[in-house]
Amino acid sequence: MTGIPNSREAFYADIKTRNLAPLWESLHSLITPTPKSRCEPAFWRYDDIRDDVLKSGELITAKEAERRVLIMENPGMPGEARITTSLYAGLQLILPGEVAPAHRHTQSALRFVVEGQGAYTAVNGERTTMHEGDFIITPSWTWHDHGNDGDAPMVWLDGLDIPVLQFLDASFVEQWPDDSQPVTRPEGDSLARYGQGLLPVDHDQRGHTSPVFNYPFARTREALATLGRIQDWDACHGAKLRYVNPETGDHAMNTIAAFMQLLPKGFSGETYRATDATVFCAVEGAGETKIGDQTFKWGPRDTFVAPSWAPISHKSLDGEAVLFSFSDRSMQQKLGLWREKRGS
Ligand code: 1HN
Repeated sequence: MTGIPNSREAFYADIKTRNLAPLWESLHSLITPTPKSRCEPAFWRYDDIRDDVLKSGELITAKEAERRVLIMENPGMPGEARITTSLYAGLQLILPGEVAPAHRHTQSALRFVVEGQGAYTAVNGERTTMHEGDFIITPSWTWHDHGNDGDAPMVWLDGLDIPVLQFLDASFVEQWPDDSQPVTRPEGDSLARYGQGLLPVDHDQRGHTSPVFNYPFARTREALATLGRIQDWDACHGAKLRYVNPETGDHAMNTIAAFMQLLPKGFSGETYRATDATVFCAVEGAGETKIGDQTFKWGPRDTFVAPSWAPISHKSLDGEAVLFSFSDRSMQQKLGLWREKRGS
């Protein structure tokens, strides 16, 4: 071996010029015994940020912005447009009379309606009117536009798999030639066909994403209320349901899983951890969630995030409480990677 340095440091510098690096210097930070994440527990109180969201409406129109959103950035990863390592979240504002023009992209999106009513989202030719607590999906490569025909501002939480598509270098986007896509099906069409425990007689598709694109809050809430009467509470979750693709029973989308849970009055949950970092958005009631060594006290519309494998426990305060959440569990389960652990 001529010309190759004998000291480790000089060797590393030398091989770097040939795009090589010593694994043994980084092995233990690459392969960790348990997840080590830059994602930190974080909390956004809606009352603290609502004015910022409304202010954005004075500074730019929905049309100029294409999507007028304030990104919710994880403080452990500032400037990276991510709320967890794999997911993006933001608060989107649409004012009366505005349109967010039609486009499609390979990123999948969910909307969770936080405030207001009277706006619609159109997905592949059908419009759905949005109500607080509705869970709406725009799966990968579906045309979608939003508009507000009501008389009040409307705010929703967007969740997208942007960091995953970034990682995979698989981003594509196209604009529809007009602001709005043509409406080809009446409102409620997909819910009538696929969202009633029924399927059209000759339907034998098993798609990657759910043919239902609005899961109305009224129905979800009723399901939880009924489960609450049975009272077989899960020690960690209370009563927790996941949004499914009725064709398969799988999560509604390939990359993102979503859930709604009821914490009964006086609930004090046991500690739980899972490998899917999770974004929570409170819907009803008040509660307290401990994530690692931090405790967040929340009420309706507040958002908070728990990193992968962080110990989490929920409490309800002064009555029952309802929590929406989403994570990359759908993706992790498909890859056989998802893990959970109950108890501390
Ligand atoms: C997007 O298309 C929407 O359709 C929201 O409402 C947020 C963030 C990044 C890229 C595309 C929407 C988005 C987005």
